[in-house]
Amino acid sequence: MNAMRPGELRERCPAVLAFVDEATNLFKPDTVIWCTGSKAEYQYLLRAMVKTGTAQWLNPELRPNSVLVRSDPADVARVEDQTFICSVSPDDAGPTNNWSDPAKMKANLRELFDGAMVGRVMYVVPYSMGPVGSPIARIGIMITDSAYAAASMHIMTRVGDTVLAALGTGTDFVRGLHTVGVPLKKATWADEPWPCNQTKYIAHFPETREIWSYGSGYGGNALLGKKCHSLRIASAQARDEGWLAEHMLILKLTNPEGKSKFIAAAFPSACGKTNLAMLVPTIPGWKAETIGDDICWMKFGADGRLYAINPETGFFGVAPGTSNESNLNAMKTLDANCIFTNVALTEDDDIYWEGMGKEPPAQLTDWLRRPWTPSAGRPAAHPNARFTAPAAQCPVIAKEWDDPAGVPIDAILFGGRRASVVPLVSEALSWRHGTFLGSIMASEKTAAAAGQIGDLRRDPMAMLPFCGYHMGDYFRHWIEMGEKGGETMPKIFYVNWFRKSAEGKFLWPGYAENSRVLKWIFERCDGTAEAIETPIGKLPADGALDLDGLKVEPSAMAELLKVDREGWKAELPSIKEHFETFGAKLPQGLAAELTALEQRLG
Ligand code: GTP
Ligand code: SPV
Ligand code: MN
Repeated sequence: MNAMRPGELRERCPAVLAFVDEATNLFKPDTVIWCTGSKAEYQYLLRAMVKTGTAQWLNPELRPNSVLVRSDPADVARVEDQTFICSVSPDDAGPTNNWSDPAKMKANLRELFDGAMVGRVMYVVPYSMGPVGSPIARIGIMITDSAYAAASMHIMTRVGDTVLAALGTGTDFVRGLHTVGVPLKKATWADEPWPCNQTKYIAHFPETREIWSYGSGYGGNALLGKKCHSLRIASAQARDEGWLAEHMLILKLTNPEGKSKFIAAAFPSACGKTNLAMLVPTIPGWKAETIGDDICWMKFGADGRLYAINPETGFFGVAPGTSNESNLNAMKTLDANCIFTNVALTEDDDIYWEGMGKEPPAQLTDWLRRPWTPSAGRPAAHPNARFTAPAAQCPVIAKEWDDPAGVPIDAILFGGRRASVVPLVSEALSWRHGTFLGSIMASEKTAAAAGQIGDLRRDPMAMLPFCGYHMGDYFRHWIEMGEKGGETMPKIFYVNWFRKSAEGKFLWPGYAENSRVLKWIFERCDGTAEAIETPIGKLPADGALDLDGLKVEPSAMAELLKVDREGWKAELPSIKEHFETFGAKLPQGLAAELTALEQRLG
């Protein structure tokens, strides 16, 4: 606690005051509340949500201090086609981002922002991504008229006075403006449970480190610290300053001898980061602990190694499919103090979703507030229903999780949902080859973004929707980071938990059993596990993967670890086509890796 009068702290932050003044003049809110980050303030935000019908309390005996929120059915996921990178030059946004001229976008949004908060409360949310004061951490000031977004920021980031105290007269912070775009009508001042606007813009200005978000209250569109700041703005900043901002989980793996390694893994949205981050190994004596489940910032330390922090303090995780069997530690994290969005409600005011591991109750209220029975023929929870939970509640949170110095990364994993071609695991031949594997990563589309589910799309480093600049420059940055780090760089691996049989069944049990693959990766880093070199990378040698006690048919294992030469060859044209989209910005090194792969495949 600091002993200053309320307001005194903010008086010491002139740049923040100026920013807030400007926002107030533009949005014209009824009231301005500066978030201090206190527990009481969080409770106030929950009560505000309950009052407007945005949230309802869950049964305090079953789920203490937790609420259920149901969004507008038209506001349930990130809107990628309305997400813009507004760099001065379109060439800096690149072919994979929507670009808009920053001056034009600002003029357009200024019109929409003008008076957008009439009748509403404007929250000023000072937040830090990363431990306050860490050399890897960054500060942002988010303006929002959504109590849901403000409360979620409380869980997901470090909010309040400590941040302002750290910033002081500094001007280096990300400026975020967010409004749901529904001013209240003076005749009634009536509000809706989930105000949002049909018109949506999620606009980023990487050069000036600004985020302007209009019309959506959901997830990555509205919790500006997450994808907007920690990935789109931070990736551009990381390029400028020589570090990495990545869509990766971070976990700590300890072997029976007590030796630990830190692993970061990039999987696209809804492809298993939260699950892997909290897994309970099935191999005796091995321990896994969580550092983060979605975002990883890495900087070179004094010893030349890459050190990583999880910039967040909470999990915004996919609810459906989360069960005691699939992710016990996530379930335990959800015992109390959580916000549940678009899940189903039980008759005793608790939560339910598909794949929770128990029979669906006879009666539910679905996420659209309609009565639901098991014969309804539709899911009770939205496929992108999510929980917002404090990371500190995770039973396997690692003691290093909020260490300002970060943790040294030993291995980086890439992976997507691939029914065929890509084996269970392979080790890259070099950093540059690993960068190549990351650059050609592909995944079947999931519910985390609006659009057709199941289509295969290339999602380099799981950053396609999140890279704040030209992806060709991003690849070059990766290659240059490898050149800078040299021998001390993490080893890179390519994994695929989602390989399917001809009958369409998963060949690999996944989840906790992924620990077997992690063990091999750990031992590769230690130089104790055997690998065989193949045209696509290094695969586990016969017997190197610990399969003790695992019930997987030898034929399935053979399929999982097969080098599918024909499949890879058939994929070369689509890799070439993918690379062509980056034009002259495709680094020579990646073109060389593609040629080398082609030659190795023969
Ligand atoms: P975002 O929060 O959107 O970034 O997603 P995420 O990458 O954290 O994905 P998450 O761990 O929430 O998993 C998404 C879905 O993948 C869930 O339905 C899981 O049940 C499923 N899943 C996770 N791990 C595995 C696995 O090893 N095998 C299989 N078959 N499914 C998995
Ligand atoms: C993702 O889609 O990768 C998420 C959820 O983690 S959101 O915050 O909505 O981006
Ligand atoms: Mn994510």
